[in-house]
Parts: sequence; C-alpha cells; structure tokens
Amino acid sequence: MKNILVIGATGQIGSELTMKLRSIYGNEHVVAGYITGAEPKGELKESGPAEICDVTDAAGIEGVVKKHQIDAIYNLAALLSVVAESKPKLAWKIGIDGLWNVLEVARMNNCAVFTPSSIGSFGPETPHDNTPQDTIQRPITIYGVSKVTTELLSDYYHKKYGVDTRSVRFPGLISYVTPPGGGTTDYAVDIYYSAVRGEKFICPIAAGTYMDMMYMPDALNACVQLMEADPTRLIHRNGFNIASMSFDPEGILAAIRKYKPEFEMEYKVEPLKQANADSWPNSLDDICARQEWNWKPQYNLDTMTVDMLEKLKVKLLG
Ligand code: AKB
Repeated sequence: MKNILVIGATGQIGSELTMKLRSIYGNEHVVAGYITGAEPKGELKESGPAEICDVTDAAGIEGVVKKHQIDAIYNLAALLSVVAESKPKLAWKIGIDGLWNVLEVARMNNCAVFTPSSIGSFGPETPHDNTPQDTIQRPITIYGVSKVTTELLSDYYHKKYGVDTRSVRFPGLISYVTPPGGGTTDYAVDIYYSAVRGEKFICPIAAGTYMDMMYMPDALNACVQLMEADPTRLIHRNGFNIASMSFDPEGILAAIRKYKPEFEMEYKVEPLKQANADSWPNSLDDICARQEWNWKPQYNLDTMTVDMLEKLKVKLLG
C-alpha cells in the first residue's frame, strides 16, 4: 500500500486508524475522508491530507482516489446497530449503496478495500459459543443484514473482478479516544467513563449476556495486519472472526472493581439493545484468522481495564 484513503476518518475507528496508518506509511500518504459536519480536528487535521469523501457519492470518491493516487481504501462508513434499527433505509444507503460505490471505484482504479463486518452479522440460529468462522448467518437486525451483504458483496467483487477485498468481523470495540455512538456494545465503553467520573453506572444489558469485545489497539493491528497479509495464505477474505475477550456486565464490573472497589452499577435493561445482544454470539472462534494471517491479540480484560482507567483519568480529570 502506497497511498491510502480512510472513508469515515473522524469516526470511532477512523480517528485512531488514520493516525496509526500515518505512523506506518507516512503522514502524506494517508488521506482522511470525512463528511460535512464531521470535519477532522486537532492532530488528525494537522498531520496529513483530508478530503470531503461521502460514501454515497461515487464521483466524489473517485475524484479523491485519482487526485491522491490511492491504492487502498479503508471503508469505515456505517451506522451502528441501534441507530441503524431506527433508520434502516439510511443504514442500507450508507452500508450497501455506499459499499457498491467504493467497490466500483476500487475496480476501476485498482484499489484494495477493507470494509469491516461485525459480530452483528450473526443471528439467533448461529451457534452462540465458540462461533465458527463458517456457520449460519441469519441476522435479525438491519445492521446484521447489511453486514452479511457487505461480506458477500466484497467476496463477489474479489471472485468476479479480482478486487483485493478483505475484512474482519469486529466485536464491540473499546477505546478512550473517540466514543462510539448508537451501538449495542457501547455499554462496555460507557462503564469506564462512569467509573472514572465516580458515578453509578446504569447498565442497559442484562447480567449473564456475554459478547465478544476488543481493545482498540488490537482492532487497529488487525486491520493493518490483514491488509498486509500474504494473499496466497488467505483461504477466507470477508470477513474473519477475530477475538480477544468475552464478558458479561458482571465480568467487566468485577474487572473495574479490582481497581475501584467503590464503583456501583445498577441494571436498567434496554429491550432493543438486549434483543440485539441476545441474537449475537457469546464468543467467537478465531482460528482461521490465527492460521491464515497470524492474528494474535495483545490485551485481555484486565490489561485493557488498567489502560482504560489510566488514560481516561488523564482525559477526564486532567
Ligand atoms: C454495535 O454494537 O453496533 C457494534 C458492533 C458490535 O458491531 N459495536
């Protein structure tokens, strides 16, 4: 990869991935694509090129690709699961019509494409424990429907046109940098903010509900590692199960209480989030990612908790 375009560069993943890619490939070689109203700020703005790049505007994407001689696109534009459910048509327009635009531009301009899938691509009939790489995917949310379509369409463009498409199924992502918005797994970020602010946490997900989660540094490494992987070793492409930890609200509460014994939590379950969580896996089997491109996470629940509490203390309390 010589010149990279990140679409959705100011979002939860994009804001950190753009900076990581700049640190690897050079600031001038990574373009931060954003939409009006979500302009890059601070270091993201100062450190490298930025362009308006709306995933629903194919001509606009092509203009940026040609101007910067882009050969790899990280397509991160999407609505998360809860907000998608309230705007299904928009979720499809961004997630699938947008993906079509990206894939067509990639096909015409010889670009590799990374478009994340999610644990939301699974459904109630999927085996919930140690969910295999290749298994039943019959999601019951528009988010999941669009993620399965993302996987299939990306595979199709690879098989039919030779476009170098690759992706992972992200678990809930936890970070102290840019907060997520409108996801089912957001509670696992919000809980750290409450703990550091010394507030009681109201948990929207019921005790005993296990979901895969991952600390952002591992998620960023996964993106880069997969895109750099030797293509001759890839049996799968879109998208790989990746895993590092699985816990329920009681598990993350206990991890935080190890360092903040006074921290309190109360349950007020939100039905839509709970229904999503109940239909998703408890834990993924990521053996294919480990075998095909040497995936190996660095963080577990305890090491993530130590880092989150430390970094959020500086961010929120100075
Ligand atoms: C969400 O909760 O919607 C996302 C996801 C797991 O894809 N974090």
